Amino acid sequence: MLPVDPDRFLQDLHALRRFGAAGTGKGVSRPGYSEPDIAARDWLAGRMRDAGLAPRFDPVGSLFGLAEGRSLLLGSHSDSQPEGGWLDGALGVIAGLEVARAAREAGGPPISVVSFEDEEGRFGVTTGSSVWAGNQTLEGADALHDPSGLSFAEARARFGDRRGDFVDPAQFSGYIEMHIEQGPLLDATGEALGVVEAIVGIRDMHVTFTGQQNHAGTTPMHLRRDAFQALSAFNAALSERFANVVTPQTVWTIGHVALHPNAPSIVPGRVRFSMQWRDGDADRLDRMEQIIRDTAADIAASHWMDLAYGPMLGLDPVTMDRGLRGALEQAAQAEAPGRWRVMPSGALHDATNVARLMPVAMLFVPSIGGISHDFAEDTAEADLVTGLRALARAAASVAG
Ligand code: HGY
Ligand code: MN
Ligand code: MN
Ligand code: MN
Repeated sequence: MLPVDPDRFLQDLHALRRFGAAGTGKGVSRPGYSEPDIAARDWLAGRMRDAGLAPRFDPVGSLFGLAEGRSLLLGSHSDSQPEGGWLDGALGVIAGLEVARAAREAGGPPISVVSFEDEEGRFGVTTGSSVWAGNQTLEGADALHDPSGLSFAEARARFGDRRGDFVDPAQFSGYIEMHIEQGPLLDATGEALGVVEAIVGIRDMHVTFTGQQNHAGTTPMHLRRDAFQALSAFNAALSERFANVVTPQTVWTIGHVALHPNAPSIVPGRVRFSMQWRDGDADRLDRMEQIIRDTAADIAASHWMDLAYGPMLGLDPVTMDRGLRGALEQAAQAEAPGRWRVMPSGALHDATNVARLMPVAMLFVPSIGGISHDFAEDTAEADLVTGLRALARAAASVAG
């Protein structure tokens, strides 16, 4: 067992929380490549250096704290959603830092840490780890834009001469990511830890309906080509058509809508919206894509809309490595006897990409009320510390 220091871990976790503090100080707004995100990474690089790790930014802004030689990699991400919680990603990075630091102090096995950039998908889907793992090419990522029109190429240039080369994944023996559950299960059962068996797959694309902008007073209803009405009809039709295909675990979300020109007295001429769907079965994800495209085409025809699609992004479901998962199960039983479970992840994580490169596993701690991607996200301090200890125990048993 590595001698982790829970107080030092909690201090660092709260120090990271100050970057982009928002929502009366409880949550954070720290999207990838924002000023608070870059400042947080500079702070984190300093903490890595203090811990005896060599900080290194890669070309997309992911920050590694490297131990010498072949090492186990721990971490997650330190960017957040535009309205995000203080633990989503930050927990795995700071817990990884504490375990790596404790290992160095105790003369233990080499352990490295990473904070991947843009896990929250300002530009793509888990952009930083996707590019590192080859699920997305750098050229392909560079052509992506955030909702304001900023390109990924412009955004990553903000790291300037901090950036070095990509880190060679061959120097890592495996990757363990600790994370908050972001769902209601552990909180409801009163269990302290979740060992992840698999992470769901995701598909994500933008759809645009273009009709005819016009005067909202003079244009008769039957002559309108109203983009909002098209979106509204699309959403209703989609829910009906999905009914025979989805399971209770399947989810889909229209989370970002840009209505043009978005004014009370103008019939909206254009709407661009995000369409995202997730499931543990890649075939079902493909069937859903076909239903989305068929439904959009039917609505475009019935509402006199032109139809266009943005790039299709996605990651298939992945299962966790048996060996690393076993180490987490043993550690969970030691730290929280009878108070842990094996469970799937409905949220996406950098581990999905890293699984292309090396064995990966994940450990969850409870989310109070199951709330995440919201300023109110939180976890009881005792659960944070139990998670840290279980991570340290598992890392000690597989590293070196
Ligand atoms: O949306 C997700 O599942 C992740 O938090 N980016
Ligand atoms: Mn996360
Ligand atoms: Mn998230
Ligand atoms: Mn007028």
